[in-house]
Amino acid sequence: MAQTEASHSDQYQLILAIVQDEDAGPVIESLTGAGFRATRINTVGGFLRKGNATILVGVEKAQLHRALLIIRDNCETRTEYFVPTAPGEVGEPYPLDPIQVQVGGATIFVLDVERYERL
Ligand code: 2BA
Repeated sequence: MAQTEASHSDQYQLILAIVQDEDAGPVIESLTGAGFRATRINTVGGFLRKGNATILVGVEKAQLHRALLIIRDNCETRTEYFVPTAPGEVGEPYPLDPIQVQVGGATIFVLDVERYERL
C-alpha cells in the first residue's frame, strides 16, 4: 500500500523567496544541507526583465525562522542599471539615461499551507 504523509495548516508554512540568479545556488545548497526541502523555479523580474529565481520551501512553523536566516545569509544586495526607452518619431524607441536600482537581498512571502501531502 502507498505511504502518505499529510499535515494541516497549523503546522506548515510555505516560503516563497525571489532571489537573484547568482544567489540561488548557495541558497538551495545551504537549505538542503540544513535538512530543508526546496524547489527552484527560474523566473524573470517584471521591472528589469532579468532572470531571477523563485525558491519554494515548505517548512514546519517551528523551523521558519531558521530557514529565513539561511536565505538571508546567502543573499546579497546588488546595484543594477536599467535603461528605459522612449518612443522615437520614426517608431524606433530610443534609450534614455540609465536608472540605478538596488536589487535584493531577497523578496520573501510566507504563506499559510492549508494542506501538505507527500504521496
Ligand atoms: P524586478 O521586478 O526586475 O525588479 C528589480 C528591482 O528594480 C527591484 O528590486 C527594485 O529595486 C526595482 N524596481 C522594481 N519595480 C520598480 C518600479 N516600479 N519602480 C522603480 N524601481 C523598481 P527588488 O525590490 O529587490 O525586487 C527583486 C525582484 O523581486 C523583482 O525583480 C521581482 O521579480 C521580485 N519582486 C519584488 N517585489 C515583488 C512583489 N511585490 N511581488 C512580486 N514580485 C516581486
